Parts: sequence; structure tokens; C-alpha cells
Amino acid sequence: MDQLDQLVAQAGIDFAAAADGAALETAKARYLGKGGSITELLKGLGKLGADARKAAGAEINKAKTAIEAQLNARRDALQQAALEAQLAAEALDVTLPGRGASTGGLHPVVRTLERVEQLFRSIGFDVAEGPEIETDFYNFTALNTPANHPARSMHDTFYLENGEGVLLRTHTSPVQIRAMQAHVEAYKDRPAMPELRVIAPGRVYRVDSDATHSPMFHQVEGLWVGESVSFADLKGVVADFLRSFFESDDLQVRFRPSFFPFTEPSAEIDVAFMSGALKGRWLEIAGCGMVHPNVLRYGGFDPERYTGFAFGMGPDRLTMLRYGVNDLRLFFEGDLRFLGQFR
Ligand code: 2NL
Repeated sequence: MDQLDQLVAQAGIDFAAAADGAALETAKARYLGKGGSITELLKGLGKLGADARKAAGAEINKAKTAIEAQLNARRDALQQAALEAQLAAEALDVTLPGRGASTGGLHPVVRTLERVEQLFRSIGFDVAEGPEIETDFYNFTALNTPANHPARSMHDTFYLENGEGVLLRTHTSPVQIRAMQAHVEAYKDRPAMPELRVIAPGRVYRVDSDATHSPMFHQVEGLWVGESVSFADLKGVVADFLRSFFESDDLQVRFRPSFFPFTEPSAEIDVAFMSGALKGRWLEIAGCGMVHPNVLRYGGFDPERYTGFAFGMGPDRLTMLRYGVNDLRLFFEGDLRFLGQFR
């Protein structure tokens, strides 16, 4: 094989060995660069006679063209390989399932609270909220619960450290006292005062913890104050509410005499379902009564002119009955396998 053919063959081998663009340019310089083999051969042509120069020049140019063709082919191949590597690295598998936009849901007790609120709104009640950190006055005194009453004891009530009579509310009644005061204040310079109808849903706290008691639980209280509000109104409102809430027209409701410091007379409310797993069993569901005159007075109402009824119930228990849940603690453990069933 003549020298030029060998040079072309060697260039082909060198170019094939170049793994990337930079290596290929270095290899190219050995043949086509300033001091490259082909360049040196072309420089040597000057020493030849005219005929020999013409023949040799044609041969060298042919070799040069062949080397350039190999160079371009290798350059294209390297570029193509780089592109393919990049595409492979950036590849997206569009057949993979999506990340899953999971929708949240309302806590079952919140669903109960919203249902209770909606039913009472439909008969003209407002919904009131208030602070969970309360004073001794609003939580106890204004509710006719005297200083030495057992409900105030350290065993039932979470008192705040360094707080002068500051505590976690043990019921939502303080919200009702505040609502009464605000109502009386709002109408003090008006010719007449409309009736006050309000429910107070929210979190309450007591030092208590077992399968049926949680240190944090919920309460909904209702209050209706006016000039001719009677126990008969109380019975009608509560019985209608319970039948609507449980969607059962034949729900049995009974009022059993009881005692609360803030109502007189007072009653316990029991219900019995006429079908289902709990059929025929009386279940305690709420407490109620006519607002005690002292409580009306603390709220700003003249007990000689106004009467009112109040009731309190546990939405946690309402939720357990409505959904057939048997352990209260499930509501407060934050386990999504349980909570996810109520969406
Ligand atoms: C129960 C008992 C009750 C009330 C709450 C109340 C509020 C005011 C005035 C008078 Cl501002 N009473 N609330 C009355 C009777 C019973 O709750 O067993 N709750 C779960």
C-alpha cells in the first residue's frame, strides 16, 4: 500500500478512536493542521518539477479529501451519539401514573357541627364563637356556678399557669354569656329588643381521659331568650332538631328531670331509635333547661321580663351515633385510614 493510502487508513483509525469532539480535533490537527502530515506533504511539492508536482499534488489532494470525509463522518457520528445520550438522560416516561392530587376532607365531627349549624340557622339562630381561653367569671360565675362548686375543682378544669382565674373553657356557655351581653348592648338605645337566638359550637376542655372521655371534646349549646319563651318551646325546638339531624321522623325523645347550676328547671334529653342496631334503647343525648334568673341577669337581661331556654349537647357523641363509631378516641388520633372514610 502506498504512503498516502496508509496515511488515510491511519487517519480513519485515529478518528474512530476519538471518543469526543475535543479528541477528534486533536486527531484532525495531526493530519490537516499547520504541522500535520498532509500539510507537510503539500509544502514539499515546491521542490518537485512541474509534471511531478501536478501528479503528486492530485494524489495528495485526493488523500486530503478522503481524510476530510472521514473526519466529517466521525464528527457527525459523535454529534449524533451526544444527542442520543442527552435525549436518553432527559427522557420522560409519560406512561407513569400521576403523583395523585389527593383531596382533603372535613373531619367527621366538623361535618356534624356544620350540619347542626345549618339546621339551627334554618330556624333563625345565629352561630357565635368565642375564646377557648376564658376567665373564671365567664366560665363559672356568670353561669351561677359558685366559687366552691365541685365543677371548678382542679380535677375537672385546666387552669392556666400564672393565670389569675384564667382557664380552658369547660363548656361553650361563656360564648352565650358574651352573646347575651353583646345583644343587650346593641339594642340598649332602641325602642325594642328582638329575641336572641344563638348556638355556640366549639372545642371545650376537661381533665378527663378514657374510652368515652377526651381531654378536648366538642359541645354545641343553644340559647333562645325572649319575652315569652317557654319549656314547651324548648321541647319543640329540640325534638324537631333531633328528628331532622338523625333523619328519622319516628325518633322517640324524652325529657327527664335533672340539675344544672345554670338552668331551672333542668332536664336530661334521651332519644330512642325505632330501627337499626340501637333500636329501642334510650340514649342520653343532651342537657337543657330554662335559663336561671341569675344567668339572665349576668347576661344583661331583666329576669322579671325575659325568659329563655338553653341546651347543650356533645357533637362527638352525635357523630358516633350517626356513623356508628364505638370509640371516641378514634376522632382525635388523626389516623387518615379512619378519617378518610368520612369524605
Ligand atoms: C350537657 C348540658 C347544658 C346549658 C348547657 C346554658 C347556657 C347558658 C345558660 C344556661 Cl348561657 N344554660 N347551657 C344548659 C343546660 C344544659 O349542657 O349535658 N351538655 C353536654
